Amino acid sequence: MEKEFIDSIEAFVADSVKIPDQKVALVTSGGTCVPLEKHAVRYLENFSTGRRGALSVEQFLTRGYKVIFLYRDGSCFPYLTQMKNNQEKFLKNLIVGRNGRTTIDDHNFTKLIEEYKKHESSLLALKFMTLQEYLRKLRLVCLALQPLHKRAAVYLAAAVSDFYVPDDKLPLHKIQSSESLALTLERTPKMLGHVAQQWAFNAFVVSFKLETDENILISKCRLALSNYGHQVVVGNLLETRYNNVIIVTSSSVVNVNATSENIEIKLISQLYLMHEQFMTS
Ligand code: 9Z3
Repeated sequence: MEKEFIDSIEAFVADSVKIPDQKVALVTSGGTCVPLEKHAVRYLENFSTGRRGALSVEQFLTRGYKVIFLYRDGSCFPYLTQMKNNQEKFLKNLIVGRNGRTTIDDHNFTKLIEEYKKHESSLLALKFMTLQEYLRKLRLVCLALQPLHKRAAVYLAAAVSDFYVPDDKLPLHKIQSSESLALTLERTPKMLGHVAQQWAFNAFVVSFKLETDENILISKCRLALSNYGHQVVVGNLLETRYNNVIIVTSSSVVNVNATSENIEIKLISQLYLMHEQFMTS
């Protein structure tokens, strides 16, 4: 299982290394879950629909990147996200022809399907569910990207739990509801330092900072940069995350505001330029 997983990533990267100037982005997306029991009935979830990650993947693909998409099982998927929001319309527009083949009578859906088909071979999608699974797979993908050097970008949009229950402290069976429950959670080891300084030390690393208090957003982004020494932190507030983000580097803060289009279009075009600069530095 582990070997198959590593083989698939290494083959994807090896193909990319051979193509001159080919860039590869690892996009993480969706929220982790932390089991509270070994035979788990209950979980601690981090909120994330995966929309940011899925739409960002589309933008990286449009700009010629190959993409490894490490996403929470069941969260948004590139190209499907926009269909999912219109599921009824999608089904109503399906037409079964005389030859038994199904087509869709809607220009927007057809375009999305065509886009997906065009980029399918440049996309490697990998799923996670728990925090442990996410961290294990993140490490393996980052290590596999190393041969690409500066041509690799790591874009950490997943919402990762800061707390977890270690395996040896998990009750085996379902916690009984006969009494109240007191939980002791341990702090998740900070993985960003590992990503930036070891696993993907030679890549262009973009992390995300999610806050709900506007007053601390910029300082928290700056703190993450100085703690981990990576290239970019994208800051966003939960309520306004699709309208405004800030792109923070060691020398600048750039505000990005959405127009009528998805904010990911502007965000990824800025990051594209920064990655280009990073590669020539
Ligand atoms: C983000 O900040 C993403 O932009 C969102 C996107 C999760 C808010 P959606 O998936 O939302 O479109 O619904 N991701 C990072 C969240 C996070 O957990 N960041 C950690 C932190 O802020 C650092 S890794 O401390």
